[in-house]
Amino acid sequence: MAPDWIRGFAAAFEKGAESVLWTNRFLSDMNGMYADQAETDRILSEEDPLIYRYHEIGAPEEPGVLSFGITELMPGRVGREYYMTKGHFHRRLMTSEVYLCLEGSGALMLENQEGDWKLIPMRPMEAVYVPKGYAHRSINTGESVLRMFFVYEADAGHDYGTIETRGYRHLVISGSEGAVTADNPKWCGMAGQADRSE
Ligand code: S6P
Ligand code: ZN
Repeated sequence: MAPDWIRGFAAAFEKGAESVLWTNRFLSDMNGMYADQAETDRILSEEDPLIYRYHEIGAPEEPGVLSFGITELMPGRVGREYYMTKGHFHRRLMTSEVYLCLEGSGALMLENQEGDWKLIPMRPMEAVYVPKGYAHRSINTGESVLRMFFVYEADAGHDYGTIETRGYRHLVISGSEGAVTADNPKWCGMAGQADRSE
């Protein structure tokens, strides 16, 4: 049943259901984003693992409409760095978003253009508020799939280029006693823009 954006609808997100509406992100789609490029190259010479996938419901990008869906982020690491999403700013920077963790464990890395950042843990049935102006990236620090529901203004738009060009200031890596943050050696202050299609 097609979503009825005028009169309302229910959407089913069955666990593991295959659908053309899922967008897959493989390691090759993120080549250059993990700090350990040699390890990225080594993994890619053997396989191209699925890192995450997210549901695109096709909401009309109009004022007053909310887009929503599920992201499934796989467990794993590239070197010491946990699997993560690309992360993005909203193109309409002053728009916010809410994530609800359904299963698994991890964190949301928030960072604004002034360099303020915050790592917020994600635990099942806890919601995280992503304030306007903050880029957001989810990170799976657990040993099972991190499954999250998200909702945001449908006309927010996505700016991936800034993160792809500049990176985040901090990484989340595995330490002797679990996940820790570390400075990103690849971070640089230059900015660029690319939209969701890239
Ligand atoms: C969209 C929302 C999520 C992400 C998804 C994938 O505003 O934040 O749907 O798109 O979790 O992450 P990314 O960084 O590849 O868009
Ligand atoms: Zn977003």
